Amino acid sequence: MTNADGPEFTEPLHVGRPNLGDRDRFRQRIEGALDRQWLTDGPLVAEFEAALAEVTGTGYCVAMCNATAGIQVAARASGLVAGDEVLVPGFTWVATAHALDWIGIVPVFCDVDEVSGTIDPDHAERLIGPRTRGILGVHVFGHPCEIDRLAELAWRHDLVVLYDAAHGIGCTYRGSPIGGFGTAEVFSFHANKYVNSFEGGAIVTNDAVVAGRARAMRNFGITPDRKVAFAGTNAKLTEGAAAMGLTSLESMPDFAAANRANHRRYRAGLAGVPGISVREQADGEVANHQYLVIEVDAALAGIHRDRLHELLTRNNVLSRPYFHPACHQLLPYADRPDRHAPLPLPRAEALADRVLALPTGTAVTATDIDRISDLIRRLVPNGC
Ligand code: T4K
Repeated sequence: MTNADGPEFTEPLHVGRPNLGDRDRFRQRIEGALDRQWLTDGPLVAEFEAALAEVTGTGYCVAMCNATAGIQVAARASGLVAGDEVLVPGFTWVATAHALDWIGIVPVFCDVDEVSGTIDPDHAERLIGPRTRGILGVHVFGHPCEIDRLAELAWRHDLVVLYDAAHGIGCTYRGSPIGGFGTAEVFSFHANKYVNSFEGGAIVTNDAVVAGRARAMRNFGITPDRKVAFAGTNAKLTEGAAAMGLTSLESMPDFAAANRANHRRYRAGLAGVPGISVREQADGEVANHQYLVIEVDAALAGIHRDRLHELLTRNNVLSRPYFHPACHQLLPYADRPDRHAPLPLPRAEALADRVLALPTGTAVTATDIDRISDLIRRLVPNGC
């Protein structure tokens, strides 16, 4: 099944190869920081925050050292406390649940819509109990949650709604940028995200009180008048990271064009391969196509996702089964069903069993994609 002459690619092709912006602009910014001798939480961070607020059409942005810390600070700044239960989707990266669990908030796992992969509002409503205080939706792979329905649900049950928008920068919901929904949304700018700041994140919100609390909480709870108002953490962003984030944001249109072209090319290259489909973004919305995810229907393809993943890896296509196992199937959640949703979550698990992320982004060429598509065609037994 694999190439008898050796792997298809001599060099590994990674999922998550960083998109790099203009190196000269980045270097200039770093030189500026060195000249100013201001290395963290300074003018570049402020500029990055202003740019993010503008791109997302939000009133306030608080840059963070990563999205995991961002979710924690956003939860605390929104009034959630240890012992509260928050509804989260089962299909997500483990950071969504860990962020809450780490600060004593109990993630209660809900099933997802099988097509969008986002939290199912109907299932979420059935899981609301006396300790439920919030919903943390995830715009998984940039596909927006059912925001209007979640807002309505939260209004009826007096819940805080937060969004893990780690994948969502540059995407829209009903034509408006992801970022301005719920009490707050949290972006990730990890190296392998669409926009990156090496590591980084940001909380965006239209709520001045939440923004003020988040700003203080990321800096040990210190308010602008230098008083410690409440418990905080250290989740500040460095000037170097902000320099990268700003440079990356400037190149967003180029990244978008590359990702869109890659998505089209994979779709064409994989057309007609039995049991293989490219996941699509939401109809009528702007998408960043940060992740190129295929679904493998083992019965139709004649090969399971895990085997395809193994064979691709042998050929130096380092695909990733994002997100398998589903979050609720991972420790420490899998062995605490008493504290979480009744298991199983069939749609989240079915999705987790089929998905496979393939290399995309600016580091991948059209020829690479053609070769990866041809390789998959050859590896799928029912396609021969
Ligand atoms: N919520 C959601 C829904 C998320 O997906 C994430 C993170 C978060 C919250 C939390 O955001 P942060 O706290 O990270 O800001 C990665 C990332 O570490 C993680 O940020 C991301 N989601 C998750 C989906 O993927 P790994 O362990 O799979 O990544 P890693 O480091 O193995 O890299 C993946 C591939 O990228 C490798 O083949 C190598 C390549 N790579 C990686 C890096 C770092 C490069 O080519 N260059 C690089 O610099 O978790």
